[in-house]
Amino acid sequence: MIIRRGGEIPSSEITPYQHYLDRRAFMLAAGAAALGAVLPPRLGAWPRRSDDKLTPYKDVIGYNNYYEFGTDKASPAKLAGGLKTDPWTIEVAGAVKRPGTYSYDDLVRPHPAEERVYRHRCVEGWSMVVPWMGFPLGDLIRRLEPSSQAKYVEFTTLNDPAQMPGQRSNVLPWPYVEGLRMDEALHPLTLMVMGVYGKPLPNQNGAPLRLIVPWKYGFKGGKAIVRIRFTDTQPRTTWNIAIPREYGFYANVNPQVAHPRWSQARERRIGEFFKQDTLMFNGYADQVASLYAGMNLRINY
Ligand SMILES: Nc1nc2c(c(=O)[nH]1)N[C@H]1C(S)=C(S)[C@@H](COP(=O)(O)O)O[C@H]1N2
Ligand SMILES: [Mo]
Repeated sequence: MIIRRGGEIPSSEITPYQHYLDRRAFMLAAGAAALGAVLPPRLGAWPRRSDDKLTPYKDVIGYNNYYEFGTDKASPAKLAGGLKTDPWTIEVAGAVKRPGTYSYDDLVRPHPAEERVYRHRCVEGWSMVVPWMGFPLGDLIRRLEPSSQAKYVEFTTLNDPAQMPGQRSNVLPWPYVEGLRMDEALHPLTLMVMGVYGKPLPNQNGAPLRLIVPWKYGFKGGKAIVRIRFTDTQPRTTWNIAIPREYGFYANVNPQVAHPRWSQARERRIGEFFKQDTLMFNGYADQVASLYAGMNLRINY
């Protein structure tokens, strides 16, 4: 595979290969999981409520939002299977010392995959508890060395109407773009995700690479990322462009600020009957509230 690479990361800066699960090892781990040797989720490491039972795998991979494959929850699982995710390249651009076009293996492989069980809350009012496999986005950002101009990070996802039937309609402006403030991107809870339930990420969940920001509504977590751009100005984001009154840049889970069409005070866990109260910052307030000290979260929704 020939890939143009500017700003290549010197091999001396890549932590030794054998310390990490590379993509192949990850596949082997998935094979082991299929044989019953499922990796135990590291439940203790991250805050969970006693009622945070893992959402069944079939729901995590069968009830999805991915408008590139249709607007209903079942379409992504039916239509995304054929998406070609290997080879995959990711462009790194903007205010950064190591811009260039990286292969998935060069960008992702040096980072160890770890399991994180996170609450996952959609602005539509449903939620899940998901054992993601990934690594902190901050580890990647530090390796790429953004310049002092970099105040925000923008994530652009795949634009390929030939493979993505939903992109043949203009239900959203394509490609799907999301962004974070640099301190949000560097927060240790923010994850680049390549797997779920100990297996490689199914296409409908955003293979081969997607973002997860657990204290924000799910739409911040772009699927099938192809470009990471560092910038000094707040990026325009897809849902904010589409319906600015309903979707802001911050999109922090906030039970006190209603979406114009849906109260955010309560949520329904997929697979459960009764609703439960939504927690400020999706239950991660002790770790992230300080990022927003002094900000009016009603204005910055
Ligand atoms: N590229 C892309 N990423 C996307 C979306 C999308 O339509 N396209 N939907 C978002 C929304 S609204 C949610 S709630 C989550 C759902 O992630 P899941 O299907 O893995 O639960 O993906 C987000 N990422
Ligand atoms: Mo969502």
